[in-house]
Order: sequence, then C-alpha cells, then structure tokens
Amino acid sequence: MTPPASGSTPPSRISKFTLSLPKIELHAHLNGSIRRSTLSHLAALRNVDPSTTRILSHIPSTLSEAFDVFRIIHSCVVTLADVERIAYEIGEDMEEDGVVYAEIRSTPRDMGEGDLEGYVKAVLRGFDRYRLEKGKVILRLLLSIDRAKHTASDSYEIVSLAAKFRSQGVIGIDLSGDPTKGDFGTYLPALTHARSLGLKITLHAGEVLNPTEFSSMLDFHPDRFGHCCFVDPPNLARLTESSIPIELCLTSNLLSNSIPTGKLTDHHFGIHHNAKSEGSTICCISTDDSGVFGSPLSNEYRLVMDSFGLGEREVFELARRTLDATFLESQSGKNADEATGKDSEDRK
Ligand code: 6MZ
Repeated sequence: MTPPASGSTPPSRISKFTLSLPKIELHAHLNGSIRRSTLSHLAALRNVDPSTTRILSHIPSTLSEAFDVFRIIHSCVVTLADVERIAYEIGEDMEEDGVVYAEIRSTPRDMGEGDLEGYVKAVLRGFDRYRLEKGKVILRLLLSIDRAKHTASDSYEIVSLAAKFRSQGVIGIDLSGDPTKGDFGTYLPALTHARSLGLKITLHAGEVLNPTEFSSMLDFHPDRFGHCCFVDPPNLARLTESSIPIELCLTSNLLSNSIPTGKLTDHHFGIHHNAKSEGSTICCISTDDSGVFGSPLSNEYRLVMDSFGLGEREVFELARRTLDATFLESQSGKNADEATGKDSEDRK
C-alpha cells in the first residue's frame, strides 16, 4: 500500500532495506488499517453521505480529526462480511510490506446480531482465510476496550470473549479510544481479571497529558504501553525504570499533533531508544492506523532511520528486539514471561 502524498504527511520513499526487513507489527487497529480502496468501495455501497466521506480524502491533522475518521469508517463497515474482508486484506497488505508477525487489535461491535461474539469470529475468519490462501504473515488478535464507549460491565464481556477465543488466536486485551474521554479506573477490575486469566494487556497511555492516570497505569504494570507521547518527568522516570515495552507510532503521532515541535526528529523514540544498553526499553515501531495515516510499517522504519540516523544494523536490532515484546506463548499454554517466571518477579 503506497501512502498518499499530502502536505503534512512525511514523504514515503520506498526503502528496499526496510521493505525487506522482517518486521513485527504490535500496534495496529483493524478498522484504522482498512485499505483506502476498500473504504471508498464500502462508502459507495452503503450510500454514506458524500459530505462526510470528503473527510476521508485527506489525512487527519489532529487527534480529534482522527476520531472523526474512525466514526465514518465504522459507518461504512457495517456487516460481518466487511469485517472479515478487512481482516483478510490486512494480512495481504502486511505481507506485501514485509511484515512477518502482527498483533492486530479491534473493538468488538454488535453488528446487528445482538452480541459481540460474531464480530470476533468474523475477524478470526478473515485471518484464517488469509492463512489458508496465503499465510506468510502470522496474525493474532487483541480485543480492545473503548474508554469512550464501554462501561465496566462491557469491559468484563470483552475480557470473557478474549478468554473464550484464546485458543483460536486472541491473545490479549487493549485499552484504547478517545483519550480525552473515560477513565482508566473504570476498567481496572476487568483488566486485573484478564491478567488472572493469563491474557496479556497493553494500554494506550499518555496520548494527552494526564499524570494521575499515567501513574495508575504504571502501578498496574501492563505488558506493553502504546504511545506515551505526553509523560510528566516523575512518571517518565518510572516508565524508564519499569522496562515496559512501548509501541511507538511516529507518523500517527506527527499527524495527530502529538509531537509538540511538529518535528519527527523530536519524537520520544529518541528518549527511549538505547539499543546498546541491556534491559533498556523495547521500542516497538508500529503503524497505529495505516489506512488513516497512510504509512505502512516499512515506511515507519525508514522514518526512524532518517530521523534518528540509525544504520541498517541498528534497525535490524530494533526490529529483532520487538520479538521479546510480543504476546506469543513460549511453551504450550504459557506466555513468554510466565514461562521464564519473569512476570511474577517483575510485576510491581
Ligand atoms: C486511541 C485509537 C487510536 O477497534 O474499530 N483507535 N484509540 N488512540 C488512537 N490513536 C490515533 N487509533 C485507533 O479500530 C478503530 C478504533 O481504534 C481506536 C479507536 O477506538 C477507534 O474507534 P477498531 O478496529
């Protein structure tokens, strides 16, 4: 998928190196990764108001604009067949981009069947069909809790679904949604329950400055964090100390106005990246919403190389270290940390 050229969009030069680099994608939202051509097709099919679809022809320039786009995407993606199609096409697109393993996350929605289970099954059907027909990319699913929409009881339902479909490819829980809405505390009981069931957890954190919430999230000690753009100094020190891997999405942060200077060279990747020192934070370079922000993973790695002056060997090491942050099991029935005993020792 070639990112569209646009005023503020970082230019996408094809980098043979980052394209052929075997890459792991750990932060990609299903609907945010929809192909633009599929979105246009579905919008036409569903007669979505052209005045709203006009917003789809440009790349968002604030976080709130990105959430407007998600609303429109959801108004186009209305059947389980649509969901299955997007899941299948994500496999194809990632394969073309040189991704070898991906944890895709999505927020289960009731598509008119009265429950959320059909949605999860549709995503897994899409993954399965991709695996049977092509299958170069290994796909796993995380179920998202939406902090702007879900109640505490909804979050329990999502955790139960994740547990139910665990043997079929669901390996964790994500907390996402509009960061200006909702409260982490609402979901803490369900997330704690998810952990007790052996599910791994990643939290969107610090997309807006909220020291109290960030501190509570650190107390919870998730298996990964997403973003961490705005972190006050005391929490930043705790974050670094924690060694919790961080999913970093350069283009998404740039285009949603989450880098205060508006320059990629000032992205907080620079703070967290220290591949040379043992035990330093694992930076998981990710796309977030490649369909919305128009940048595939090979382009994100290229931007890291260009913005931070990394050589090919350092970028290979960066991509390799991401493996240690996946939610893959290392022994039958066990996640990597459980198998090494690291989980219980490290958790604060
Ligand atoms: C927070 C985000 C997000 O779940 O319908 N989402 N949440 N921050 C972001 N940064 C830009 N990007 C996407 O995919 C779309 C949903 O993912 C979340 C939002 O809840 C959005 O509605 P799914 O597959």
